[in-house]
This record gives sequence, C-alpha cells and structure tokens, in this order.
Amino acid sequence: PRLLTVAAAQMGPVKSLSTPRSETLDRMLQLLQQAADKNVKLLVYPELAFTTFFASYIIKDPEELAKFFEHTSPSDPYAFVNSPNIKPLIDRTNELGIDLYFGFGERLVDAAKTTDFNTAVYYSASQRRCLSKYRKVHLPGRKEPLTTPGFAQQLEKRYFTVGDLGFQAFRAPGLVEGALKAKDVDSATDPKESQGKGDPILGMLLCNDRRWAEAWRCYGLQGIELLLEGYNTTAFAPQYEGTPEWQEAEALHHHRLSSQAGSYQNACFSIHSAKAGVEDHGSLIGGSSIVDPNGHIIAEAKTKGDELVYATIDLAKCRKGKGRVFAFDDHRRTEHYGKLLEQ
Ligand code: CDT
Repeated sequence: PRLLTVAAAQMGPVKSLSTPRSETLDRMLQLLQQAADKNVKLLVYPELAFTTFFASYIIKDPEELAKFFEHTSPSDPYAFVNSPNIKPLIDRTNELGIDLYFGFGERLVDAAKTTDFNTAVYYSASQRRCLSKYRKVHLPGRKEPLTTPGFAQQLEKRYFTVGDLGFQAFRAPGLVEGALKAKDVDSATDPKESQGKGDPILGMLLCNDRRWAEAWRCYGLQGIELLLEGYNTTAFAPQYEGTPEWQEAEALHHHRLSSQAGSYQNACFSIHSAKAGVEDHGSLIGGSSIVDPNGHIIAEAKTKGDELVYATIDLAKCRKGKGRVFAFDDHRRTEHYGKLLEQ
C-alpha cells in the first residue's frame, strides 16, 4: 500500500466584498489545525479561498478590484507566499508539515502589462516551496454583466484571462513513506516507469474545469494518481428555471457526476473543496468530497460551513484501472480522436 491521509478544507461563506482578509485567514488556520489533529498530510482549500467569490459582483473601481489579487512577476512566480495575506498560512503549514493546495486571484505584473488569472498553487511543506502552479483554463460566465434585476452574475471572463500553463502533472515528494524519489524513476510523470512506486503524481483543476473530460484526460495521460480541485459553484440563479431547492440538488448532482466520472475514467483519486453557503451575491453548493479510482465518494461534507472532509487513501488502488480498462497505451484509438482538436 501507498497510504496517505488527505483532506478538503471546505469553507463556509466569506460574506461580502468587505469581509476582512484576517477573518478568513483565521478560519483557514483553524481548518489547518483540525487537519493536523487528524494527521492529514495534504490539505485542499477552495478556489479563490481568501475572499468572497468576487467574480459574481460588478466591481467597477480598479482599486477596489486590485484588493482581490496577489502579485507575481515572471522573475518571482511565487511572490505571493510572502504576502501578509498568505504568509501566516505558509508559516503554520511549515510547522505542521502539511502540503497545501489553495486558490487565489493572481495578478502577473510584467514590464509591459498586467494579466489577471484565477490560479491554484501546490505548496510542499517538506520542500519549503511551491512545486506547481495552475491557471484556470475553462472560465465560465460572461464578460459584460446583464443588468436584468435579480440576475446572478458570473463574470470570470471579465476579471480573468484564460490560463496559459496547460495541465502539467507533477510529483510531490515526502508525502508517501518509502516512495521512490522522482529522480529514481525514469520520467517525472510516467507511471509505467515507476510501477506506481514513485512519489505521487498530482494535478490541479479549478471549479468549472472539472466538468471537462479533456482536462482530466490531459492529466490521465500523465499517469495522475490524485487530482486536486477547489470550487465556488452557484446553488441558485433566479434567471434559470426551477425552485432554489431543485436547482441546488441539480448542481450537486452535476458536481458529483463530474468528479466521480473523472476519477473513474482516469483511474485516480480526487479531492474537491467547496466554498459553500450564502455570500452577499448568492448561494454556493457544498458537497466537498474525496473520490476513489472506482468513482466512489469515500468522504463527503455534511454541512455548508467550515468543515474538514478527510480520508486515508491507498494510492496503490490506482493500479487496477491503469492496468486494465484504462490502460491507455493498449486501448485508446487516437486515430479517431482528430475531432477533439478541430475548432
Ligand atoms: N467558479 C466556477 O467556475 N463556477 C462554475 C459555474 C458555472 S455555472 C454551471 C462551475 O462550473 O461551477
């Protein structure tokens, strides 16, 4: 077995645009302590974890909008770890020895221009550094708000640029006892070379990405064993049909369908972490979960508040699917997949 205790740090609502960052950070630190108490080694926070889901508001003042972003530059792509908004989390996770995934608004400041991304990062406590960054590819919603009264806005296309890093799997050292180090396997992400004995192969998505089979498959093809994903998913939008209860149940159903199918079809575990409950712009589903390579949900949130959803998983269980039904080299028929790349 290759055992690893992991958790989703589901967060209840971050009420408004003016909720103090320190208040939210404090809640994140409390969840981190709960994770340490359960011997968790990898903790997944939601998308845009440090703030309210600001993409559902119309923010016209650039100074106001700037408050929701952390700065990076081409020469310092991980500068945000020293931001006062984030550093206390990094310092504490270093003390506790817990790896983190978290989502945040990234403002890349280059000499010529500024570009905003909806970003997730993987921080390794044992390596004392970020190992990988993912910038959201599938941005939902609209660029221009609709001003119809009661319309629930989703303005990610307004506030973010489509991610430019693709879907890069990576190995995380120090998580699984006895795992071969990345340098001792022939390729950083080729599962055949390591026979599944190397440091775990991880990948990251953000919210809407989880609905797209292509995104999962890009990781599946790199031998991914554990997919990490944070989300803010609307529970109810008045412009669509159905009661609030029906819409929320349907949104949860589609979330489960996507996470369970993605895990099964790529023979990997996955961790899904929600920002949930009622924020000023509207309500968000809960349903944070951990899913196994057979597509079963093995742990799921019971509330829409701050809640640790944890499980001990055995990464060796990925071998079955990767060696049989989803042995990609044996069974994929790439000569028939050309349409996937047609515009
Ligand atoms: N944050 C985010 O990506 N939300 C989208 C809403 C799209 S409406 C189905 C999501 O896919 O959950």
